[in-house]
Amino acid sequence: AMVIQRGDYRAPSYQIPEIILDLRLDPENTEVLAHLHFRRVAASPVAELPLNGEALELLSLQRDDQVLAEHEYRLTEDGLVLLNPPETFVLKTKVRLHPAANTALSGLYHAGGQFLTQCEAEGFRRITYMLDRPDCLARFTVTLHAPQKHCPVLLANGNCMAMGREAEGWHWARWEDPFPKPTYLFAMVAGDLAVVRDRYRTASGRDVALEIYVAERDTAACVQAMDSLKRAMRWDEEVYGREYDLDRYMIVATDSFNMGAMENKGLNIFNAKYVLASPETATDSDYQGIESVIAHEYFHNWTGNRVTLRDWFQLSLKEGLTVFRDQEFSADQNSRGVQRIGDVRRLRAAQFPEDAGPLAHPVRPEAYSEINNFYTATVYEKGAELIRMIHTLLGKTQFRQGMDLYFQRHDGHAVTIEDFLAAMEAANQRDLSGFRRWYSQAGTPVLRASGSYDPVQHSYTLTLHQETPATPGQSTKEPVPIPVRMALLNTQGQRAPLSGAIEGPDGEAVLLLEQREQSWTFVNLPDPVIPSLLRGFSAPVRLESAWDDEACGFLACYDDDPFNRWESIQNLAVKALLAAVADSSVTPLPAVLRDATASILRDDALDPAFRAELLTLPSEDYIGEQMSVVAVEAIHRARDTLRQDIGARFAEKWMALYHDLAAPYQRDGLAIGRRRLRNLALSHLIASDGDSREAMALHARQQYAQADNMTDRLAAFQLLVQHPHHDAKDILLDFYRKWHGYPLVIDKWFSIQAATPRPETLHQVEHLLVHPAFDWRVPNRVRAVLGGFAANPTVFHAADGSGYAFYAEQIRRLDDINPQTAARLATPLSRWRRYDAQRQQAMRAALTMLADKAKLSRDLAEVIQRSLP
Ligand code: BAL
Ligand code: ZN
Repeated sequence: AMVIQRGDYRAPSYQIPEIILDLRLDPENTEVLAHLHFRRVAASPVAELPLNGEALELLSLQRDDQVLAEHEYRLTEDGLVLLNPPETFVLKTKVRLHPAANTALSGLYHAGGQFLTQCEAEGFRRITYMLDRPDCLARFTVTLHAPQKHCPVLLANGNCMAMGREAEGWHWARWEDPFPKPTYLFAMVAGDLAVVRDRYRTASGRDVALEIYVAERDTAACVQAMDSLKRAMRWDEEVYGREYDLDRYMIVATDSFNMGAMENKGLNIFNAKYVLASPETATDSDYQGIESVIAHEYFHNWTGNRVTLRDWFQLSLKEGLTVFRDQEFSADQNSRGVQRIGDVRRLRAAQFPEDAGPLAHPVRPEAYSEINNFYTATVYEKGAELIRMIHTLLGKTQFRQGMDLYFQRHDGHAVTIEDFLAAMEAANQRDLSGFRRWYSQAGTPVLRASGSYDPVQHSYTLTLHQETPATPGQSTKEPVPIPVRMALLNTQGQRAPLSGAIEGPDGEAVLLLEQREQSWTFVNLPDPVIPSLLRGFSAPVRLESAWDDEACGFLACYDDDPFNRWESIQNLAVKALLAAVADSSVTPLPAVLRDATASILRDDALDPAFRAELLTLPSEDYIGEQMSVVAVEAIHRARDTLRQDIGARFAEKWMALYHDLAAPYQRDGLAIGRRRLRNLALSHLIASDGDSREAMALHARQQYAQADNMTDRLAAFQLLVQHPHHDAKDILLDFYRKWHGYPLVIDKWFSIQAATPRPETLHQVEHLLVHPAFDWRVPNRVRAVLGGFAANPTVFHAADGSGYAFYAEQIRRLDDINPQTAARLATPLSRWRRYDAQRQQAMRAALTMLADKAKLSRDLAEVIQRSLP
């Protein structure tokens, strides 16, 4: 397959400042007329001007009203080449496409009765011939024609200029987007949709119409989406001084979507999962997902749309920056500490394993064959961590100055990560040259910390050391600048002074480790101290500190940085679990973990959401990440035992929490935290062996039946369905009967079953794949079942390889329908090196079977090829 190299970038020889599109929409045969206004920007004439085009049927081709002669163009596998084109001209093409057959959901497709588009990254070439690259910005005028009956709503980017009726019950609408944009931000929607309207007045007093388009029966489920949008608009004005720039902001929800959502100019298209919510159908975390994705897409209007990308290697320029912005928005809306813990948990669950495996790549990749494979946790989440480090290094005010200069310099342009860094440097007279290594070097640095107190000198010396493991194609690594936010705590748990270091405004310091190893000495310390390092997780590294259990236990109780307090108790739990994994006769609940748990359980003054985080055990995957060879069954056993032990040991306290925290449904942060803690209590009680288990199963059944919200109902449902000693068939049936009309709720029903850690799950999942509610063409359904299955450690990684073989068979099938989703779901198989010899062999066999598939997509081929080099 062709590999695109970052260094091969060439500016386009032509620009197309204006494009006029006319689409006659029909599920089977849609006709697209395009007028492209070409202007040469290269100094001298070119012999060949290639335009991208894929799966298009060319019906006619004219240049300046002349039919093109044979010697003036050539059709190729991936487009149309214009030969010896003049300096300026208008190209008129007419093509035919088949939206209903487009199950890849890239380009223009017809699904669930609607016409929709997805053009990022390279979908526009499946709509018409074009320079389909982000550094070509065009003004779009789009006319849509469709039967009024099936498609009363016709939407495209920008402003609606005119509408009208035509023959045979058809109608049309013309849209103009005044902002030049690259093809990937083009969108159109046609269908039978209801609209929920609101208004927003910008800081400068302009009125913006806000519109959310959903199915008629979902209009009541847009409250959270609309509210989040307005809060995001206000936040971007307050924090970044950025206003919205069109008169109308539209969001369309669909069930058929590859991604979470898409930031098309003025016309976002969303996976319904990130729009629709009511207390009866959506959990608290669904609500939070909506808040952050709505904000993310909105923030793209400035970071992505107004300032866009020169080429796809720069993807993190918009994605890392916009994830950072949405994380900060959510931190301001909710509890900052709890938000940070969640963000880091996601980073570690997805990005750290990616960075440690065969798919590792720098935040700014060097090469790709299918760009869709680079919408990764590295480009998004690690990219956001790099922005966060710049924010930490420069400070809040200086970061804002850098952003202002970035917008001032590059508004309306397609730029690079280098341009962003240069703006940050120029606005602050800072040198970030060493920092650039973070963008070019893959792999997660390991940060080792050790320290000693000198009772004679009354000083404490801290030594930090860094090392980044080799990754594919990068065998040697340079040190990277690591900002380490830190404080010192004395033995009473109070802050000790940081004399000798650059003390920040909060009595914290930011140490910058630039060499492989550096030491810092703190003076005027009459008593021993314990350092609190990497506060707020100030760099995306693996911290290995030399502190003993006692120090960790101390930090778990006294660290005043919420992230670090959580981290300390997590570390204690991981250590205990690893010991129990290595030797099953060892208790996974040693005294230090027991005492730390007890003190948190006693501390009723703590924010319940934070308390729930502190008491949540590390996941099986995370424990496996800490081992050289993942011990699948032993990890599962040890973690279950620990949950049981904590449940039994503190049964009374858990019971009290379960009863005291019961409350009628409310949506505020406190109520969310209380639900979370209460359901955690239920899970510990139901896990604990002994007399209380049956009683708790009854409580869970009661909670399932009587809950006034989906968070509580689903928590009880999951516990009952996944309980090893409980027959929950009636509950499975009941849940389906209640919710079968709500696809997003049925996804939960699918994924909980697929994630059930029981041997018979594989058989169960085979049934789910032929269930009437399952649909191979809807990515949400496929992800619910197959994604749930791949996240089921003991079943997916069954020692006999049955899970892998079954899984690969489904990926093979999916690849013919939706290559992008197939490639993404295949990535768990890439981690074969982390398992024992027998599993390695079975995982490799599964990958090899896929490699031999007929009509293997470029997406899946690339993932397999990188997994099996
Ligand atoms: N640009 C693709 C979806 C997103 O990251 O917002
Ligand atoms: Zn994004």
